[in-house]
Amino acid sequence: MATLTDLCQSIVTGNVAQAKELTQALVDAGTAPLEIINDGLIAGMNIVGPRFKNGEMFVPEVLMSAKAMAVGMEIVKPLLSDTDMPSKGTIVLGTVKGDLHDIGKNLVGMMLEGSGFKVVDLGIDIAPEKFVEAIKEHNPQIVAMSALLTTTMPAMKDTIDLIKEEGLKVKCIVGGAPVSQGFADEIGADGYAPDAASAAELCTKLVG
Ligand code: B1M
Repeated sequence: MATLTDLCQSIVTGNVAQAKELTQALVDAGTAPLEIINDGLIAGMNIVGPRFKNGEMFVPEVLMSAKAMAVGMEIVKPLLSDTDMPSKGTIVLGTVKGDLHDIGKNLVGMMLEGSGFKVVDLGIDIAPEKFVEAIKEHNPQIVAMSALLTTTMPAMKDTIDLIKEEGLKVKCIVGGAPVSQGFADEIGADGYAPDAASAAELCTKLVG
């Protein structure tokens, strides 16, 4: 018989076929969708996050775990009404203007979703005005920006400045290989995270 512990384990090992099979079996056995999400899928990602952070797991493995979680979510999500869906809050995420790197940003998005946030991923090369537009549309608690080039780091400051200028009440966090806590402080960001798992921890802390 399929158990939530088995499902959790299939997420950790990134076994997509098994995650799909176990999620379906749990649904068929009458397990509550929310229980499947919290105690199976998210529980798995909660193990993956710290392991990735500690260097016990690597990018390809984390991508497989995230894929396994997504496959499970695909089965369970239609069984939930919008209000049932557990959410710690909404996060608007994007790689800043002029920057096309998205592997790290995607990992951050997966970790955030895995820890219970609704993520609005705007994609790459996102201008400050587009971030502002998305904030107005989605009313997020947090805006998360990624940059991989030293030349695009200033776009983070431009975005934060515009958000402030528009008087929007939202926390801004930044990350990416060339970004540091010092830079985050300098541009007035509310937080910095060195990796995807830390980004999820930081966002959880910021939403209280
Ligand atoms: Co580019 N590139 N690249 N590149 N690229 C780097 C970043 C570079 C360091 C390579 C080098 O020269 N050694 C260098 C930047 C130098 C600098 O500015 N200091 C560089 C350059 C110069 C360029 C081009 C200018 C090259 C050219 O065309 N002459 C060009 C620029 C294009 C553009 O963006 N306008 C370019 C293009 C590309 C590709 C398109 C070929 C490709 C991107 C494909 C894609 O993303 N879909 C690419 C790649 C793959 C890289 C390297 C090799 C790998 C980046 C990566 O994905 N890492 C990179 C060299 C390297 O890092 N070894 C390099 C894996 C990823 C998981 O890590 O993105 O750091 P990372 O994300 C981590 C953390 O940083 C953090 O969490 C993630 C996971 O833990 N994190 C956040 C990221 N975002 C976060 C946000 C957060 C919190 C944490 O909160 C919001």
